[in-house]
Amino acid sequence: MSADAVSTAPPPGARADWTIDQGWDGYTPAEHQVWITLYERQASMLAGRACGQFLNGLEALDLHRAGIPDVHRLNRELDRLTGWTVVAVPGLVPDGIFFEHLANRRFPVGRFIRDASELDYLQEPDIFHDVFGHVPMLTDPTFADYMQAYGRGGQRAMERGQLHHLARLYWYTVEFGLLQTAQGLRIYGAGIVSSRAESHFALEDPSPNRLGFSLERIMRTPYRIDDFQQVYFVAPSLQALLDATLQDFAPIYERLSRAPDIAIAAIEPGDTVITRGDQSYAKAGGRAAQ
Ligand code: HBI
Ligand code: FE
Repeated sequence: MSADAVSTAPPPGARADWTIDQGWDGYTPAEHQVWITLYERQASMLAGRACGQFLNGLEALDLHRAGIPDVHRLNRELDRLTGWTVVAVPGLVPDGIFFEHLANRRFPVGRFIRDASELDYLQEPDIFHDVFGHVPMLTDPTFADYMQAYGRGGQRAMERGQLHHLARLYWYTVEFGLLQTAQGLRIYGAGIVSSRAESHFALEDPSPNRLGFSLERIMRTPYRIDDFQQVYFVAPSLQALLDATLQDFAPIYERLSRAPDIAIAAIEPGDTVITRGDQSYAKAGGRAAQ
Protein backbone atom coordinates (compact mmCIF):
# COMPACT_ATOMS: atom_id res chain seq x y z
CA MET A 1 0.00 0.00 0.00
CA SER A 2 1.63 3.25 -1.09
CA ALA A 3 1.70 6.08 1.42
CA ASP A 4 -0.76 8.03 -0.69
CA ALA A 5 -2.62 11.18 0.31
CA VAL A 6 -6.23 11.53 1.36
CA SER A 7 -6.88 13.27 -1.95
CA THR A 8 -7.10 10.01 -4.00
CA ALA A 9 -10.57 9.91 -5.54
CA PRO A 10 -12.89 7.15 -4.26
CA PRO A 11 -14.10 4.49 -6.75
CA PRO A 12 -17.49 4.96 -8.47
CA GLY A 13 -20.37 4.45 -6.05
CA ALA A 14 -18.27 5.12 -2.95
CA ARG A 15 -18.65 8.21 -0.79
CA ALA A 16 -15.82 10.75 -0.35
CA ASP A 17 -14.61 8.83 2.72
CA TRP A 18 -14.58 5.64 0.58
CA THR A 19 -17.48 4.10 2.47
CA ILE A 20 -20.25 2.19 0.67
CA ASP A 21 -23.47 0.57 1.77
CA GLN A 22 -22.83 -3.06 2.67
CA GLY A 23 -25.99 -4.13 0.85
CA TRP A 24 -26.32 -7.17 3.09
CA ASP A 25 -29.35 -8.40 1.15
CA GLY A 26 -27.11 -8.68 -1.91
CA TYR A 27 -24.95 -11.52 -0.58
CA THR A 28 -25.61 -14.87 -2.23
CA PRO A 29 -26.16 -18.13 -0.31
CA ALA A 30 -22.75 -19.25 -1.62
CA GLU A 31 -21.08 -16.17 -0.09
CA HIS A 32 -22.81 -16.79 3.25
CA GLN A 33 -21.63 -20.40 3.05
CA VAL A 34 -17.99 -19.27 2.65
CA TRP A 35 -18.37 -17.24 5.86
CA ILE A 36 -19.91 -20.25 7.67
CA THR A 37 -17.12 -22.57 6.48
CA LEU A 38 -14.40 -20.11 7.52
CA TYR A 39 -16.09 -19.35 10.84
CA GLU A 40 -16.53 -23.00 11.81
CA ARG A 41 -12.95 -23.99 10.94
CA GLN A 42 -11.54 -21.01 12.85
CA ALA A 43 -13.82 -20.84 15.90
CA SER A 44 -13.33 -24.55 16.58
CA MET A 45 -9.55 -24.16 16.92
CA LEU A 46 -9.25 -20.87 18.79
CA ALA A 47 -10.01 -22.12 22.31
CA GLY A 48 -6.63 -22.17 24.06
CA ARG A 49 -5.05 -20.17 21.21
CA ALA A 50 -6.89 -16.82 20.93
CA CYS A 51 -6.67 -14.46 23.92
CA GLY A 52 -9.62 -14.11 26.28
CA GLN A 53 -10.45 -10.61 25.04
CA PHE A 54 -10.86 -11.97 21.49
CA LEU A 55 -13.02 -14.90 22.57
CA ASN A 56 -15.19 -12.63 24.74
CA GLY A 57 -15.63 -10.27 21.79
CA LEU A 58 -16.57 -13.10 19.44
CA GLU A 59 -19.22 -14.19 21.96
CA ALA A 60 -20.50 -10.66 22.68
CA LEU A 61 -20.94 -9.85 18.98
CA ASP A 62 -22.55 -13.20 18.30
CA LEU A 63 -20.75 -13.49 14.94
CA HIS A 64 -22.97 -16.49 14.66
CA ARG A 65 -22.63 -19.21 12.13
CA ALA A 66 -25.61 -18.13 10.09
CA GLY A 67 -23.46 -16.23 7.56
CA ILE A 68 -21.97 -12.83 6.82
CA PRO A 69 -22.95 -10.38 9.58
CA ASP A 70 -25.10 -7.36 8.77
CA VAL A 71 -22.94 -4.41 9.85
CA HIS A 72 -26.03 -2.47 11.08
CA ARG A 73 -26.79 -5.27 13.56
CA LEU A 74 -23.10 -5.65 14.47
CA ASN A 75 -22.73 -1.90 15.10
CA ARG A 76 -25.56 -1.72 17.61
CA GLU A 77 -23.66 -4.05 19.94
CA LEU A 78 -20.13 -2.80 19.12
CA ASP A 79 -21.09 0.86 19.55
CA ARG A 80 -22.65 0.10 22.93
CA LEU A 81 -19.47 -1.68 24.11
CA THR A 82 -16.69 0.73 23.06
CA GLY A 83 -18.12 3.39 20.74
CA TRP A 84 -16.56 1.74 17.68
CA THR A 85 -18.53 1.03 14.52
CA VAL A 86 -17.54 -0.74 11.31
CA VAL A 87 -18.02 0.90 7.91
CA ALA A 88 -18.14 -1.04 4.64
CA VAL A 89 -15.55 -0.10 1.98
CA PRO A 90 -14.79 -1.59 -1.45
CA GLY A 91 -11.35 -2.86 -0.34
CA LEU A 92 -8.04 -1.28 0.70
CA VAL A 93 -8.44 2.48 1.12
CA PRO A 94 -5.71 5.17 0.99
CA ASP A 95 -3.69 5.43 4.20
CA GLY A 96 -4.99 8.93 4.98
CA ILE A 97 -8.60 7.75 4.68
CA PHE A 98 -7.82 4.67 6.79
CA PHE A 99 -6.28 6.70 9.61
CA GLU A 100 -9.12 9.25 9.52
CA HIS A 101 -11.61 6.43 10.13
CA LEU A 102 -9.58 4.83 12.92
CA ALA A 103 -9.06 8.20 14.61
CA ASN A 104 -12.88 8.47 14.75
CA ARG A 105 -13.48 4.91 15.99
CA ARG A 106 -14.67 3.66 12.62
CA PHE A 107 -13.12 0.42 11.34
CA PRO A 108 -13.24 -0.02 7.53
CA VAL A 109 -14.26 -3.53 6.47
CA GLY A 110 -14.06 -4.85 2.93
CA ARG A 111 -17.55 -5.73 1.67
CA PHE A 112 -16.40 -8.68 -0.45
CA ILE A 113 -15.74 -12.20 0.77
CA ARG A 114 -13.08 -14.49 -0.66
CA ASP A 115 -13.92 -17.28 -3.08
CA ALA A 116 -14.39 -20.80 -1.77
CA SER A 117 -11.28 -21.75 -3.81
CA GLU A 118 -8.98 -19.46 -1.77
CA LEU A 119 -10.09 -20.20 1.79
CA ASP A 120 -6.63 -20.22 3.29
CA TYR A 121 -4.89 -17.13 2.05
CA LEU A 122 -5.67 -13.89 0.30
CA GLN A 123 -3.65 -10.75 -0.25
CA GLU A 124 -6.38 -8.15 0.25
CA PRO A 125 -8.49 -8.11 3.45
CA ASP A 126 -12.02 -9.41 2.85
CA ILE A 127 -14.95 -9.15 5.26
CA PHE A 128 -13.95 -12.35 7.03
CA HIS A 129 -10.42 -11.10 7.76
CA ASP A 130 -11.75 -7.69 8.81
CA VAL A 131 -14.85 -8.61 10.81
CA PHE A 132 -13.83 -11.99 12.25
CA GLY A 133 -10.16 -11.02 12.60
CA HIS A 134 -10.25 -7.41 13.78
CA VAL A 135 -13.64 -6.59 15.25
CA PRO A 136 -13.81 -8.87 18.33
CA MET A 137 -10.74 -7.11 19.79
CA LEU A 138 -12.49 -3.76 19.34
CA THR A 139 -14.94 -4.81 22.06
CA ASP A 140 -12.08 -4.58 24.60
CA PRO A 141 -11.88 -1.00 25.98
CA THR A 142 -8.07 -0.94 26.19
CA PHE A 143 -7.56 -2.28 22.67
CA ALA A 144 -10.31 0.05 21.42
CA ASP A 145 -8.30 2.98 22.80
CA TYR A 146 -5.11 1.61 21.25
CA MET A 147 -6.66 1.40 17.79
CA GLN A 148 -7.91 4.99 17.99
CA ALA A 149 -4.47 6.14 19.21
CA TYR A 150 -2.94 4.29 16.26
CA GLY A 151 -5.26 6.15 13.87
CA ARG A 152 -4.24 9.50 15.33
CA GLY A 153 -0.57 8.45 15.26
CA GLY A 154 -0.95 7.47 11.61
CA GLN A 155 -2.20 10.94 10.72
CA ARG A 156 0.84 12.48 12.43
CA ALA A 157 3.23 9.92 10.90
CA MET A 158 2.01 10.85 7.42
CA GLU A 159 2.69 14.52 8.13
CA ARG A 160 6.23 13.56 9.20
CA GLY A 161 6.90 11.10 6.37
CA GLN A 162 7.27 8.30 8.93
CA LEU A 163 4.44 6.04 7.80
CA HIS A 164 6.80 3.22 6.83
CA HIS A 165 7.96 2.98 10.44
CA LEU A 166 4.50 3.25 11.99
CA ALA A 167 2.99 0.68 9.57
CA ARG A 168 5.35 -1.89 11.15
CA LEU A 169 3.78 -1.22 14.55
CA TYR A 170 0.35 -1.97 13.05
CA TRP A 171 1.67 -5.09 11.36
CA TYR A 172 3.43 -6.58 14.39
CA THR A 173 0.61 -5.79 16.84
CA VAL A 174 -2.85 -5.34 15.27
CA GLU A 175 -2.22 -7.87 12.50
CA PHE A 176 0.32 -10.34 13.94
CA GLY A 177 0.57 -9.66 17.66
CA LEU A 178 0.87 -12.27 20.41
CA LEU A 179 -0.01 -11.70 24.06
CA GLN A 180 1.72 -13.09 27.16
CA THR A 181 -0.90 -14.51 29.54
CA ALA A 182 -0.80 -16.62 32.75
CA GLN A 183 -1.83 -19.60 30.62
CA GLY A 184 0.96 -18.96 28.05
CA LEU A 185 1.14 -17.20 24.67
CA ARG A 186 -2.17 -16.25 23.12
CA ILE A 187 -3.11 -14.63 19.77
CA TYR A 188 -4.66 -11.18 19.44
CA GLY A 189 -3.45 -10.27 15.90
CA ALA A 190 -6.18 -10.33 13.23
CA GLY A 191 -3.93 -11.74 10.50
CA ILE A 192 -3.14 -14.75 12.68
CA VAL A 193 -6.56 -15.35 14.23
CA SER A 194 -8.32 -15.31 10.85
CA SER A 195 -5.91 -17.92 9.42
CA ARG A 196 -6.09 -21.52 10.57
CA ALA A 197 -2.57 -22.36 9.39
CA GLU A 198 -0.94 -19.30 10.92
CA SER A 199 -2.83 -19.76 14.21
CA HIS A 200 -0.90 -23.02 14.57
CA PHE A 201 2.38 -21.67 13.17
CA ALA A 202 2.57 -18.51 15.27
CA LEU A 203 2.11 -20.37 18.57
CA GLU A 204 3.60 -23.82 18.00
CA ASP A 205 6.07 -23.90 15.10
CA PRO A 206 9.83 -23.90 16.01
CA SER A 207 10.60 -21.75 12.95
CA PRO A 208 9.81 -18.11 13.91
CA ASN A 209 11.47 -15.96 16.55
CA ARG A 210 9.19 -14.78 19.35
CA LEU A 211 10.49 -11.62 20.99
CA GLY A 212 9.27 -9.29 23.73
CA PHE A 213 7.29 -6.25 22.55
CA SER A 214 9.50 -3.18 22.06
CA LEU A 215 8.10 -0.21 20.14
CA GLU A 216 11.31 1.04 18.51
CA ARG A 217 12.60 -2.46 17.83
CA ILE A 218 9.36 -3.24 15.97
CA MET A 219 9.54 -0.01 14.00
CA ARG A 220 13.01 -0.99 12.73
CA THR A 221 11.89 -4.49 11.66
CA PRO A 222 10.60 -5.23 8.13
CA TYR A 223 7.73 -7.71 7.80
CA ARG A 224 6.42 -10.31 5.34
CA ILE A 225 3.23 -9.61 3.38
CA ASP A 226 3.30 -12.82 1.35
CA ASP A 227 3.89 -15.53 3.94
CA PHE A 228 3.95 -16.41 7.65
CA GLN A 229 5.97 -13.99 9.75
CA GLN A 230 9.57 -14.85 10.62
CA VAL A 231 9.29 -13.02 13.92
CA TYR A 232 6.33 -12.41 16.27
CA PHE A 233 6.37 -9.81 19.04
CA VAL A 234 4.78 -10.68 22.38
CA ALA A 235 3.06 -7.93 24.38
CA PRO A 236 3.01 -8.35 28.18
CA SER A 237 -0.52 -6.87 28.22
CA LEU A 238 -2.88 -4.81 26.05
CA GLN A 239 -2.30 -1.93 28.45
CA ALA A 240 1.39 -2.03 27.51
CA LEU A 241 0.41 -1.46 23.86
CA LEU A 242 -1.72 1.54 24.78
CA ASP A 243 0.95 2.96 27.09
CA ALA A 244 3.51 2.76 24.25
CA THR A 245 1.35 5.07 22.08
CA LEU A 246 0.97 7.71 24.79
CA GLN A 247 4.57 8.91 24.52
CA ASP A 248 5.94 11.65 22.24
CA PHE A 249 6.95 10.02 18.94
CA ALA A 250 9.09 12.93 17.73
CA PRO A 251 12.31 11.79 19.47
CA ILE A 252 11.54 8.20 18.41
CA TYR A 253 11.25 9.20 14.75
CA GLU A 254 14.44 11.25 15.17
CA ARG A 255 16.35 8.16 16.38
CA LEU A 256 14.72 5.93 13.75
CA SER A 257 15.80 8.23 10.92
CA ARG A 258 19.41 7.46 11.90
CA ALA A 259 18.96 3.77 12.78
CA PRO A 260 19.25 1.08 10.08
CA ASP A 261 16.52 -1.55 9.69
CA ILE A 262 17.06 -4.80 11.56
CA ALA A 263 17.21 -7.97 9.44
CA ILE A 264 13.85 -9.72 9.66
CA ALA A 265 15.17 -12.94 11.28
CA ALA A 266 17.89 -11.30 13.39
CA ILE A 267 18.01 -11.39 17.18
CA GLU A 268 19.61 -8.28 18.67
CA PRO A 269 21.53 -7.98 21.97
CA GLY A 270 18.73 -5.92 23.58
CA ASP A 271 15.96 -8.35 22.58
CA THR A 272 13.88 -10.25 25.14
CA VAL A 273 14.00 -13.71 23.57
CA ILE A 274 10.93 -15.83 24.28
CA THR A 275 11.74 -18.40 21.60
CA ARG A 276 14.76 -18.40 19.30
CA GLY A 277 13.41 -19.79 16.03
CA ASP A 278 15.33 -21.99 13.64
CA GLN A 279 13.75 -20.28 10.57
CA SER A 280 13.28 -23.76 9.11
CA TYR A 281 10.00 -22.79 7.37
CA ALA A 282 11.49 -19.72 5.68
CA LYS A 283 14.71 -21.58 4.78
CA ALA A 284 12.63 -24.34 3.16
CA GLY A 285 11.03 -21.72 0.90
CA GLY A 286 7.89 -20.97 2.90
CA ARG A 287 4.41 -21.19 1.36
CA ALA A 288 5.80 -21.61 -2.15
CA ALA A 289 7.54 -24.81 -1.11
CA GLN A 290 4.46 -26.36 0.56
N1 HBI B 1 -7.50 -0.14 4.03
N2 HBI B 1 -9.61 -1.16 4.06
C1 HBI B 1 -8.33 -1.08 4.53
N3 HBI B 1 -7.93 -1.95 5.48
C2 HBI B 1 -6.67 -1.91 5.99
O1 HBI B 1 -6.32 -2.70 6.87
C3 HBI B 1 -5.77 -0.94 5.49
C4 HBI B 1 -6.22 -0.05 4.51
N4 HBI B 1 -5.37 0.87 4.01
C5 HBI B 1 -4.02 1.03 4.47
C6 HBI B 1 -3.63 0.02 5.49
N5 HBI B 1 -4.49 -0.87 5.97
C7 HBI B 1 -2.22 -0.05 6.02
O2 HBI B 1 -1.32 0.50 5.07
C8 HBI B 1 -2.09 0.73 7.32
O3 HBI B 1 -0.84 0.46 7.91
C9 HBI B 1 -2.21 2.16 7.06
FE1 FE C 1 -6.14 -6.46 8.75
